[in-house]
Amino acid sequence: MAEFQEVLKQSALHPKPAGLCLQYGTAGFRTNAKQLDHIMFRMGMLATLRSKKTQATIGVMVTASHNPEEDNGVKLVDPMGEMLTPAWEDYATQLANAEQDDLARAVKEVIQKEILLNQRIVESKLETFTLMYLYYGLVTTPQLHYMVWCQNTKGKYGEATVEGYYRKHCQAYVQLTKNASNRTDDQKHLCVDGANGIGALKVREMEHHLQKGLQISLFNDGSKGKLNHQCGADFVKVQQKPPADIEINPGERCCSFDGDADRIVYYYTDSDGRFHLLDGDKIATLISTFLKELLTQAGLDLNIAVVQTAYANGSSTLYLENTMKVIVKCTKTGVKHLHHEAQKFDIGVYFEANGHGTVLFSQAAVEKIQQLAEDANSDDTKKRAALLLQSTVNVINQTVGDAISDMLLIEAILAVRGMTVQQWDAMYTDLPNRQLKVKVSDRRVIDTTDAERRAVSPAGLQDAIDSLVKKYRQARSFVRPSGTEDVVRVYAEAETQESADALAHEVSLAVYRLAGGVGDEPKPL
Ligand code: G16
Repeated sequence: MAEFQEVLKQSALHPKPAGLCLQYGTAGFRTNAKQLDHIMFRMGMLATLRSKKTQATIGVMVTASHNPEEDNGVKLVDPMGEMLTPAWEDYATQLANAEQDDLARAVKEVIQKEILLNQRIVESKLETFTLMYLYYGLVTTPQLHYMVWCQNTKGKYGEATVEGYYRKHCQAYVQLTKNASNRTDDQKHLCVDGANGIGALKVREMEHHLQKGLQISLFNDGSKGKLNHQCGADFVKVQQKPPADIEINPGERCCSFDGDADRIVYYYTDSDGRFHLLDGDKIATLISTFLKELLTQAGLDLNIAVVQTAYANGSSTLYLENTMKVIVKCTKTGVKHLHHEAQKFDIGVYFEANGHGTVLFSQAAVEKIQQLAEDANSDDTKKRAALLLQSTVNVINQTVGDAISDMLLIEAILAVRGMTVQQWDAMYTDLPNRQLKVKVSDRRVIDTTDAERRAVSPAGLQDAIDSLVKKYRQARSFVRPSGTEDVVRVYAEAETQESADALAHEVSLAVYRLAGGVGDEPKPL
């Protein structure tokens, strides 16, 4: 192992806390920032190897995401701007958990399995792996995903700078909204809750590129208040209420980002002070309706699918399947699963109910749209639709869910269709629902199947859920171990809020009793 002396020397400066065992999950490594120093060092090494293997630029990200301020995430971004491929997630876990005296073996194993065999690099040259790096400083998670894809397409996807990101997405927004009838300042006005995270800074930086096409009032911009504390997309979605300390006028259109700006949810309060949430399901419905209309107007025969998870509100799935008549798929939680499924269609709209999502266009779809947009013989309606589709492709960050680009797309759709947030909300009515979490001694005792809709272990849990669900009308419930927190998540929906709350509580109790709950028993809401 002489060739690893330098690696070991440097790694000793970033010691792994004794006994700490972390797993690379849907969101990379996620835990208290104090425990991530050795992870950063080791992920730097793994990123170098991944770059060597793929001969491409790889992204390394420290994220804030939806967690409390003291938690951070570390994750790698693959060449096409997508999440790290599963085999390498395993390497990440192995490297992260190797004790210092075993680290050289763990690194060497990756090299032998992934690089030496394929590229016949002689061992004597191992130490000469050099790393060219670009430091982007503070950017949102989706901006880094975008940069990686831009780098690897040599600028074909866009210019690999933050300014390039703003120009691409804002120009597309300006193009799209040219098709909107004159909008008043009120109609252009949007309240944005930046969750005291990076998204707030980036919205401020971007604003002038929008040429006054959007009038943003920014809240929770990081000048005071804690990251994600009583604010942000996760708070709003789970608590089903607006961020604390913001004044919202009745009817006013608002949205919340999460801490690293890869999720977005919309909301407003009505004249009775009632809160209305437009989550990832409503966003997917708005976008897919818009795209389907444009495809019909353009006369383009492209298939379109919406990908959801078990959290998708039952009403949204029914509406998409029965009224919209689009293909609907359900995958496990975690955007990488939805992304993968969405790639199977000409146009794949994927959103988790928590507001994490985007739209993917296949290369063939992009080419067909472009041909039609450039076809001198196509009639005006078709051409207009094709041009709108083209701008839609450009306003979207196709690498990953992106609060900023999703916001621009949603705002553009509302503008082009002359639609208010209330009209959007009225597309269908959500079933009342509730999300809870239960602390157990080891959340891995819960194993699920059928895209997390059924629990296969511990024994008896699914039977208990099934009989509880039968007590309520239009009810559904499932449980799953969180990938980002040490808890089990419980979801329930039913005909009334009281029923959804009661069902969620009863299922929480079943989890607590059958899956090794710790602390106090869950109390009724
Ligand atoms: C991350 C993933 C999301 C996923 C969420 C689930 O979100 O990127 O796709 O929905 O975790 O978290 P859990 O497994 O704890 O329910 P983020 O926004 O934190 O990156």
